[in-house]
Amino acid sequence: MHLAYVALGANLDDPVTQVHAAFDALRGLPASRLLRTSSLYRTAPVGYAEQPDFINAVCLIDTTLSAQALLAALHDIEAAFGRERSFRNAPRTLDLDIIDYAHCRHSSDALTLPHPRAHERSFVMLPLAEIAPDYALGSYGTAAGLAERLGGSGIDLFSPPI
Ligand code: PH2
Ligand code: MG
Ligand code: MG
Repeated sequence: MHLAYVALGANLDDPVTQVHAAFDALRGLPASRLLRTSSLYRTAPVGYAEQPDFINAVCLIDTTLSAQALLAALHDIEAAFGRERSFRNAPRTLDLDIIDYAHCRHSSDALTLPHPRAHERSFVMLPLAEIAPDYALGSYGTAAGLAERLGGSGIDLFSPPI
C-alpha cells in the first residue's frame, strides 16, 4: 500500500457540497481507502484574483494504485464533477491534486511529485498540517513548519472534520 495526500479545491457552483461529494467519490476509488479528511477551509484565490473564493481541503488515501493510475482516477472524478479546463488557475467545479505519493520524486509532463507548488500554498499546507503535521514534504520541511511559515492570511476554517 502507498500513502497519498490529495488536495481538493472548488470555487464554482456549490463548492462546499462539491468537496463533500468529492470525499464520497474518493471513498469509492478502486484498491484504495480514504483514511483521513481535513476540515474545509474558505480561501482567497491565489494566482488569478478575479474569481470567487475557494473551498479547500486535503485528504490521506491508502492505495495500491500507481501514482499514474491514481492521477487518472482523480481526473475521471474531476470530469464527473463537470470540470472544464480553460486557462491556468481558472475557476473550477473541482480540482484534485496529488500533493505527495509515498514520498516519491517524479517529474513528467503529466505529473510532478511532490506537487511543485504545494509548499508555497497556505491553502494546501494548513489543511495538510491539520491531518499530518509531521509529514515531510520533499526537502521543504514538515507540513506544520511550512504552514507556520506561510501563515493563515486569506484562509478561514470553514467547518470541523467530518
Ligand atoms: N488553485 C489554484 C490556483 N489558485 N487558490 C485557492 N485559494 N485555492 C485553490 O485551490 C487554488 C487557488 C490552481 O489549482
Ligand atoms: Mg491545483
Ligand atoms: Mg489540478
